[in-house]
Amino acid sequence: MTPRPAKNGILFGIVVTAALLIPAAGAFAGVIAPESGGGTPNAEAIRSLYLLIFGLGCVVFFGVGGLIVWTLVRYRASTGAVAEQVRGNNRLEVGWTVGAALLLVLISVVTFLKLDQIKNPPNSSANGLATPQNISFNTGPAKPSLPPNGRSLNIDVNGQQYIWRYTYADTDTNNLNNVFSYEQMVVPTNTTISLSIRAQDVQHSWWIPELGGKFDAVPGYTNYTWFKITKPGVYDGQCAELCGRGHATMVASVKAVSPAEFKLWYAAQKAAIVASEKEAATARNALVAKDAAALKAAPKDAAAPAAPVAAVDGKEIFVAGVPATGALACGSCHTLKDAGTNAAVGPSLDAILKGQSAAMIKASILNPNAILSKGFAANIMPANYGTSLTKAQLDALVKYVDQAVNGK
Ligand code: HEC
Ligand SMILES: [Cu+2]
Repeated sequence: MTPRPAKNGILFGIVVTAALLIPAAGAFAGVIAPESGGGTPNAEAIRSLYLLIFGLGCVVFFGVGGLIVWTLVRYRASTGAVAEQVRGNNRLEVGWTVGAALLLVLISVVTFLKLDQIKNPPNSSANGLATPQNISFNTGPAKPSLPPNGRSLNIDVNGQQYIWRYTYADTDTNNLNNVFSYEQMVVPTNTTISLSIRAQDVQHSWWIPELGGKFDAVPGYTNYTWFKITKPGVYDGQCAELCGRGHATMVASVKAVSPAEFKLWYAAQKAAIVASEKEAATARNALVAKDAAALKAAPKDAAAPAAPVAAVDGKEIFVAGVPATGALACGSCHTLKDAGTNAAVGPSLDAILKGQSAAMIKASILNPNAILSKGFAANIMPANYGTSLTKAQLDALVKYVDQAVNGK
């Protein structure tokens, strides 16, 4: 018997391929069907729906393909044979038309049945975290789908180059004291989590494969999704929209822990935020006190004009702001020829303040959102000048701007 190199070669190929595929199994999760695993109903329903359609597809593929192969073999004829002339077959034609229609009807019916589970979140379970009603960052025109009883733990997911920030909704209206975290989101199990998904700079895409579909994070728009994890664990994901050169490292993970553990984590985060806010306030007060002391000490020793009011320079405030109290420099956003600034975040003051009264200038500094300049958005110009500038500083600034624009 002679050796069979071809057959050995094929066998060798199969063995090598299998050996390569086994360690790579992890990388192939989700190749056959979308992943699930956290027990969240939306991901489970997406996966089972997919598998059903995939199964039907396999039946059709192997049925039709098998029939063709069987026919080729069964009715093969030698060279020169005259083929039988067949013209149409009503029973067959009606059969495959009705068969295909029935398959589509079946798929549609099952899809609509599953859609409720995929789209609409259920209530949190009794052993989940007790969340208050209607606490959420629902800022967009689209409305989140909330569970029937309206209770969910709402988390704001903010995509930014190149990290995810999560802010947990709470019951007060101050968004600056909310618990937050980066990269890893910690959530309680058996609790309905609703996500408000946004982007800070460019488009990103929120994607934790085991927890259901992808959702685009679009600047200026809020998208909503949800999950309800029953199995504790860490579920990994990745930004799924090419967002710049750090995109590949823009990972995300969701860590599901028991509600009791979640409460501990939440309290610890809250305490850390309160502590660092206190620290910042102390440092700020110390700076302000130091400034005030210096101001008090300075004018006494010289014969120069004494009153501190005279020392306030409106132009200086315009160009440099007052860093100690957090008053941003006007010149960092506005063009004003006299001050030599040419920023364009806000309107050019030379243009819009021509002919305006000092009172109007003062009002627009104190309350920037009251009248919006055409083509500019609200909430960009700081609204804190009423507190970050003293009365004397504000008056000097208004006087300076008025003179710079309107002369005299
Ligand atoms: C962070 C950027 C920023 C800073 C800092 C800033 N502004 Fe503005 N400002 C804007 C923007 C944007 C607008 C247009 C939107 C609006 O009218 O609120 C604006 C509008 C204005 C207007 C027109 C207001 C109106 O009602 O139409 C005036 C006047 C003005 N700024 C003066 C100032 C002065 C004076 C300062 C410093 C005390 C200052 N701005 C600091 C961004 C800024
Ligand atoms: Cu991204």
